[in-house]
Amino acid sequence: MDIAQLAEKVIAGDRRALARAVTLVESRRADHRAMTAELMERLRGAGREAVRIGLSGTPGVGKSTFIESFGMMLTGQGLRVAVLAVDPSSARSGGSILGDKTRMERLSRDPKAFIRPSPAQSQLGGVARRSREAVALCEAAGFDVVLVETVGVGQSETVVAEMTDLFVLLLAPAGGDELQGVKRGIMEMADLILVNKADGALRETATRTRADYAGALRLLRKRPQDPEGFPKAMTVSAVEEAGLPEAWETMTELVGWRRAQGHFARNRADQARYWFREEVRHGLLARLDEPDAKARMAALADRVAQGEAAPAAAAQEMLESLGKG
Ligand SMILES: Nc1nc2c(ncn2[C@@H]2O[C@H](COP(=O)(O)OP(=O)(O)OP(=O)(O)O)[C@@H](O)[C@H]2O)c(=O)[nH]1
Ligand SMILES: [Mg+2]
Repeated sequence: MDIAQLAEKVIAGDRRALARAVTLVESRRADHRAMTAELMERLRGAGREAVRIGLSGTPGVGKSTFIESFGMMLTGQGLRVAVLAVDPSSARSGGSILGDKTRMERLSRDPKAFIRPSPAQSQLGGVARRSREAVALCEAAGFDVVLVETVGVGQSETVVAEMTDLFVLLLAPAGGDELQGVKRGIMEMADLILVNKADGALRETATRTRADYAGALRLLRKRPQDPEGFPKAMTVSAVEEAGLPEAWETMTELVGWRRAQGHFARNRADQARYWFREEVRHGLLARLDEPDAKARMAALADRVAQGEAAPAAAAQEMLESLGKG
């Protein structure tokens, strides 16, 4: 595969090339990892900046329906929208997005949209690193908005927040008791809470739920990356497509402020630092899995067990051999 050519095509907005590039970054093969590194290095200079939005919510809250309506609204404004998923549960094989492409029927046929289900893999760490690269690919391909969906299971939100500029929490209308159900850590991550299904019989409950969350948000510690009045809670109806332009306006307002204040760039720099460290960590662990290393590890373990070497000294020897690898 010619990586220089692939990079050029991605930058030119060639969708097939983008799909191929995403497949490449998702691959676990060692040679593919090396090609990915080269590809990402070539795309780094594309000089494009999308708004990266993390979207989380428990199953059934309406993520897919929301992405369809919200995505269509954005493409209607002439924006190009990419949708990716970080799905830690291998049980939902094929990823959450593919499973309900029916719910995103219009968006998946929209030439201004690119939808990619999460790679079928169980390890969150691996999925996350690849998703992060997929986000960067979409950005280099010229998408204006990259939506990263995740199911609300706790850990995955943290990871999605590490690859996005904005974190949106989608919630369902609920009684006051259920407010407690949202983990504090996730509340603290949210830049915008959207109470979905504010329509029909649920409208009033949604309005009350919004007020409850707005109150809860005010009780949280003030964050430097927020202007006055943020984080916000709003109501939307993905089905009736209500509140969506207001939600987008709120998001662009926040992003604009963060850009002007330097928080946006600082956050991206911190994220780059984070993913660099992650990459080194994973790279080292992967080296331990190579056959040679495994054999050395086993031999040293035997020597330690037989009292021929102290654990610390044997570990030093092992680590030094990895360093040379
Ligand atoms: N009344 C109402 N129902 C909605 C709305 N949005 C979604 N729903 C319904 O809620 C159900 C779940 O919607 P999905 O979009 O599949 O939810 P999801 O969060 O993607 O669910 P998972 O993919 O299982 O995590 C469906 O029956 C939708 O029709 C809304 O704005 N109003
Ligand atoms: Mg869904």
